[in-house]
Amino acid sequence: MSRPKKLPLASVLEQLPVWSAAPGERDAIQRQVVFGDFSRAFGFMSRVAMQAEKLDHHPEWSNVYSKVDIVLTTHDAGGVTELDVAMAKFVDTAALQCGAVDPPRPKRPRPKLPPGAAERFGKKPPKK
Ligand code: H2B
Repeated sequence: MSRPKKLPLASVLEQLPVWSAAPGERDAIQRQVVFGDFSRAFGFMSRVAMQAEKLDHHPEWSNVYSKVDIVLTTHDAGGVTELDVAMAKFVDTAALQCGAVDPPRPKRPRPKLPPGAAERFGKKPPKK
């Protein structure tokens, strides 16, 4: 496959309104995706991971519970290319399909423990 051509960052960001320039010297784009819980976040990451393998183009990402932070750049080109644009568009679609929330959904109320369960599991009984 021919070496992908580096694109001007400004023109890439015009196509990707949810993305922004990643901090630091290199040309890269970033966004955060927030879900209602970890399992939805992980389902999203699995979907993106399969597409990354298909495109042979992999994100730099981190996940903390329901949040996924993603950076895209093309290492072989030293900047942002059409591969990053294609991957970013896939990420945006997958985020919606997997139930991304924006802004983040309020924390789910903690489930009420049945009477005596707290003691049984050695937890402090809930304040009355
Ligand atoms: N992912 C990204 N983001 N940039 C690359 O240049 C790249 C990649 N190159 N995934 C691929 C893998 C290359 O290293 C392998 C050998 O095909």
